[in-house]
Amino acid sequence: MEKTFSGRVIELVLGDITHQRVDAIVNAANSTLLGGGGVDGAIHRAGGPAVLEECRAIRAERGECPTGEAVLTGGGGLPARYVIHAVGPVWRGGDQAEAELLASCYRNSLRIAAELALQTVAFPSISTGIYGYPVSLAASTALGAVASFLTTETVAPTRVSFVLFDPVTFATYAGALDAL
Ligand code: AR6
Repeated sequence: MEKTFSGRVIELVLGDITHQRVDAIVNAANSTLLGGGGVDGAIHRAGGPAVLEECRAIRAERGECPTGEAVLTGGGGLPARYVIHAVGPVWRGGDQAEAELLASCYRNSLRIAAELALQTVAFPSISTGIYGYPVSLAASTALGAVASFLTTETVAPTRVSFVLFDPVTFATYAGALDAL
């Protein structure tokens, strides 16, 4: 399923983000940047030690990555050229600026992609696994943030994929994209 915004496409894919042959995949990382479970674990396993090395170097230089922000590394052994490591918010009931922080993750990731003039970027459903963000709320915030970036920015990727790992998450994003 896909939808076009100012000539740029948002598409939904049911699958594994580590298999995507795109300019950059986005990781749902944590502030330490040193890896974890979920999609973060899968990306580090597939990307190999080169990705972790770069994360360690960034951490040594700049410290932890704040929630809502993102950093760039190479893709190591992944088919993607780069990994953008974004830190999503932990769901704490919805009154701790979770929606704004989640939208920031997507915007800051796309800003990094735009700075490098990348054309194709793939996102997972940030924060809706271990971090407990309800999928129905995350889907409209994520899609809204990306659609608004693609509509308003002069330089932006031409194709943004959401690579969703399970059919329920896929169906929820499909409903939210349809409603956008
Ligand atoms: N491809 C695409 N999506 C995936 C994959 C995959 N290979 N594997 C899991 N998902 P999560 P979070 C989905 O928990 O909630 C880590 O420990 C998963 O089904 O990976 O942002 C980090 O280090 C879910 O829909 O990320 C942080 O500490 C979505 O990716 C913490 O988890 C996000 O789930 C971040 O938690």
